[in-house]
This record gives sequence, C-alpha cells and structure tokens, in this order.
Amino acid sequence: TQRVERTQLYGMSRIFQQQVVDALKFNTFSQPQGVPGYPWANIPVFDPPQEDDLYPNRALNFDGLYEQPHDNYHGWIGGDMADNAYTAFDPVFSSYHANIDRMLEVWIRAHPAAQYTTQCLLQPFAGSEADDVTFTSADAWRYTTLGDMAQDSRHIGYDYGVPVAPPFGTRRPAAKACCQQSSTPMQAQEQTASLGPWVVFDHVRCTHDTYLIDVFLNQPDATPQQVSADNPHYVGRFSRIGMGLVDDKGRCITHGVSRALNAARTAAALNLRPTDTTQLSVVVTHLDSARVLTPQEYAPLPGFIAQLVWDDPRQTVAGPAPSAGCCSVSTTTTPGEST
Ligand SMILES: [Cu+2]
Repeated sequence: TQRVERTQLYGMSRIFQQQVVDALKFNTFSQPQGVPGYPWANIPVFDPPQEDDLYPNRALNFDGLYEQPHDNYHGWIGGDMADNAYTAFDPVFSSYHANIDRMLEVWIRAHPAAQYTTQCLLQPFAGSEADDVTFTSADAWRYTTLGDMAQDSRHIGYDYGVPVAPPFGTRRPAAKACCQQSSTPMQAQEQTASLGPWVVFDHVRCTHDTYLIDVFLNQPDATPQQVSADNPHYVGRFSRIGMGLVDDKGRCITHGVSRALNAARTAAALNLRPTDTTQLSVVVTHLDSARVLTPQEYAPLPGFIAQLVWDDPRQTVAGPAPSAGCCSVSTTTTPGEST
C-alpha cells in the first residue's frame, strides 16, 4: 500500500507541475496597482487597511497562476509549511523557495523585455514600525525594490546549473543526442490550443486555517478517495494556506482576488465542449483535521465557490480589474457542489 500511496503522490506532483507550466504561459508578470505602479505584493502600508480598489485582480498573470502550485506544495508538505505564521521555521522552506526563485528565473529569462517597478520598496516588515520607512528616509537603503530583485541572476552574481533531468513538459532527448540541451516542448501546439476551460474562484481572501480544495468535473459524488492524477474527472488542487494565529499584521486583503485553475486536461479527457452542461464539484478538506467540509460549512469561507469559465483568461486581460473580471463570462456550471 505504501507503493500505491507513493504513486498517488507522484501523480499529484505531475498535476502541480502542470499548473506551473500553465503559469509560465502568461506573458504578464503581475498587474500594476494604482498610479505609482505598485504590483499587488508591494502595497507599502497595510496599517491602516488599504482601500479595496487598490487591490487588483491577480489571477490572470504569471504571478497569480504560479501562487497556486506554490501553495499546493506548502499544503502537501503540511505542518509548519502549511501555516503562514510558521512556514519559514521548517528547514525545507529554504530549499523549496530556492526552487521558487529558479522558476522565477525561468520566467525572467523567457521575458527579457519585461520591466519591473523600481519605485516601490520591498519591506520586510508591516505595521507601525514600517511606517517610518519611506522612499526618501535614511533607512530606505536597507530595503530593496522589486526592480532590484527581478533581474537575471547572472546580473547579481550567480547562475543555475543544467538540470539533471529534463524540465517537466519536455521530452527526453533521443538516446544518441547525448549532450545537447535540445529537448523539445511536449505537444507544444496541442497545449497552446487547449488552454481552457478554467475553474475560477472569486473573492479569494485569507483564511485562518489551511484547506485543500480539490476540483472535479462531472463527478457530483466526489470524495477525497477520487483525488488522483489517474482520475479523468479530477482537475487539480487549489490549496489555501491559512494565516495561522491571528492576522495581527493586517496582511489580509479585504476585497479578494480571483484565481483560476486550468481544466483543459480534464475537459479533453471527458471530451467536454463549451455548450455541454458540465457539473463542477469541489471537495474541501480541512488540512489539520483531515475532515471534509460540507457545502454549508465552506460556503461562507472567502472564495471557496468555483465556476467553470470557457474563455481564455488571457483574452480578458485589459488592465486592472478590481472587481475580479467575472461579470461577462458564460458558464454552464452548477457551482460549489460537493458531497
Ligand atoms: Cu512559499
């Protein structure tokens, strides 16, 4: 049974890695926020809480898409890693985030023309202490900006070795082509042609505890046992890493954002079309207790209701959309069904 479990876990990793590949397809890094061009993560002051309309929709770009598989691995490891208040206390955090940096590097090198704001300080602290640090204060030199950080690593003195295994989504080179890094993107055309549909969650905000949201199409009786990469009805996971303790730093947004999970693989496996009536189901699991929540229990949580959207989200990126851009999509879904 250990082997079966392990195979299951590797299957999940395949799904998470596909989510990374999906994120890397987005040519926009993050949406600018407000006139100074702050991206969402650079809101300079959280105390007092900021106006809702300062928070852009961050679903439809690399940053928003990539956070999902990032969160999934936090939840997958569990324990401290799945608790925002303690996550960096787990030694695996450092090596895990070293790879997050590497994936950022993949994106940066694939988009050499991208520009990042240098106007905004990345502040390691929030709250009243941070209020004293301004763009012009003497302390500012201790801090850095997104523009300083988002550079090709070779500009700041280090480089990445050649991976020992081909990146996920590339074919292994033919046996005879020994030393060339010439692996070709796997079914590149096919993937580009099948980017949708998307499972979209709106009004996503912080939670206290950590939850796993597993998504299925046309599986109304879904249970945790059906979470498997081999199940054609299974779309993937949307982990919500809890803030833990009390969010005393005011880091939680008040308005909420939209997040999207690509369902192209599932739609292709089930031969679904936009005109079909497709049932969307979610199984929400409370990570610490492994308890499955009833729809009555998870419905009041922020951003736990999903809908299926067939439009390619990249077509709808038209600038900051504080109201989470879901007003004009067509859907043929029964949202939020579960066991
Ligand atoms: Cu992390």
